[in-house]
Amino acid sequence: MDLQGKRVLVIGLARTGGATARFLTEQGASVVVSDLRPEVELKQAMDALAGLPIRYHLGGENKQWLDGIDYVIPSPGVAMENLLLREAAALHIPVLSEIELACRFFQAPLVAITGTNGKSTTTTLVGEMIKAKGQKIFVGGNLGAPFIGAVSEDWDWGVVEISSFQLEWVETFRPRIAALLNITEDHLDRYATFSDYCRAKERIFRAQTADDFAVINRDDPRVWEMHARIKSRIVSFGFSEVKDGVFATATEIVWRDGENEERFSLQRVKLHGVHNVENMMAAVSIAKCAGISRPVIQEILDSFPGLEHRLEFVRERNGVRYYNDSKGTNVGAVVKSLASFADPVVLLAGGVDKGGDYAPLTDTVKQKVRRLVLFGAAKEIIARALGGLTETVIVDDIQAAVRDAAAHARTGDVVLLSPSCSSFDQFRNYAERGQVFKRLVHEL
Ligand code: UMA
Repeated sequence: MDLQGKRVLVIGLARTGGATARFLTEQGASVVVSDLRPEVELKQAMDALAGLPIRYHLGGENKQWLDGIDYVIPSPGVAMENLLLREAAALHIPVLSEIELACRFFQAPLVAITGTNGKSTTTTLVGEMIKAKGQKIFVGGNLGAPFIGAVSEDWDWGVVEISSFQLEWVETFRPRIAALLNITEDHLDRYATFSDYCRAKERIFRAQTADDFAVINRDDPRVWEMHARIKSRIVSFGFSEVKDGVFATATEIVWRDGENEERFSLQRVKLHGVHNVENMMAAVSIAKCAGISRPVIQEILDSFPGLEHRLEFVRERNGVRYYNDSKGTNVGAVVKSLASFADPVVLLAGGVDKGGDYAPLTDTVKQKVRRLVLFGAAKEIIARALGGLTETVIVDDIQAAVRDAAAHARTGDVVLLSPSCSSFDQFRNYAERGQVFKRLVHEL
């Protein structure tokens, strides 16, 4: 793709927009960046791009900004209903997501991992496995570092976490190995229906051919029903024994490929919870497709400590264990997190509601949650859905929630922050929410 002299509009000036604008200028494109936010809020992002030939349209959106534009690159946070995107479609101006642009320049083989939950853990695990083979590898995407920021360097492999938002505008994005871990309701504040969200996820397989691999979850009906439409070689994982594919027993993960079999012990792994066995099965499946040897895979499974904000143990105090699961930003994630504990749980939940249904939490909350402490913008909504199932209290913020949990938890209980909502009502992001929670817990 030759971008020399092309006029490109980048929508959104945060991590993705900044990295995209920089890359485009390096390619000799004429770059315009737009953002709904005013200049005063974007100063830091603009300073980071100082000296580069970029024009800015800030503090709103105007369809005249599309005059003469050859390509539009939206940031993942920009929804399809955005005025500029709708107008670009009407004018037949090509819209490319940042990962679509990136894959046109990335030379190395690519692993792309999507799913409602487990993406970051699986991406990091696979990254560690390929790295341990002694290869130069880029690990990023939705996980943090935008993919486009990596394409100017030489790599042996890329492993990228991919969100449904990033898959909305892909055409030729073709990972050598694409994985879809699971799909449960999420982002229904962005998608009109759950089916729209599923369709966005399925686009990860769209450009694959018979030379590529698709790693999919046999136990997830929404994922498995896609298998007939996938053109690449399927490697499936799940809990039932199979002749071809990956499965788990209580003590092992088993990989089978016709006559070949490899067994990976779970005895020494540090990740816990059923969902993490699924993540490890996915990682083993991907690693085998990437040609990683058994000892390397086993070494990483044994040593991987897990990620911050995902069922992260914080401390034990008065016989109560505190866990930070601030990345539990949807109902499906919280169901799995609760399933990881045998002891009674004091659950801290709340934040910004994403329009999903809380009903899948009903049974788990009845069985496991001793006390439900709700805070943030969605507290009343969650209280209406789940409040009758267990002792429930509504508080203003996370500070009050931690105080309440500490006062009511009994010896042997688990206090778990797993909010089932996004964090943007009271925090910059889920990471800040998790940091605040950990600080409050250490201050108890
Ligand atoms: N903006 C507009 N017009 C709009 C909407 C937004 O101009 O209509 C502007 C905003 O004012 C803001 C900028 O766009 O200045 C924000 O863009 P962004 O939300 O895409 O933010 P980035 O920093 O570029 O982060 C994105 C991902 N964000 C989202 O998907 C919402 C990050 O994922 C990702 O880490 C990053 O790119 C690098 O790849 C975050 C996320 O929440 C972690 N992802 C969702 C999730 O995991 O559930 C999908």
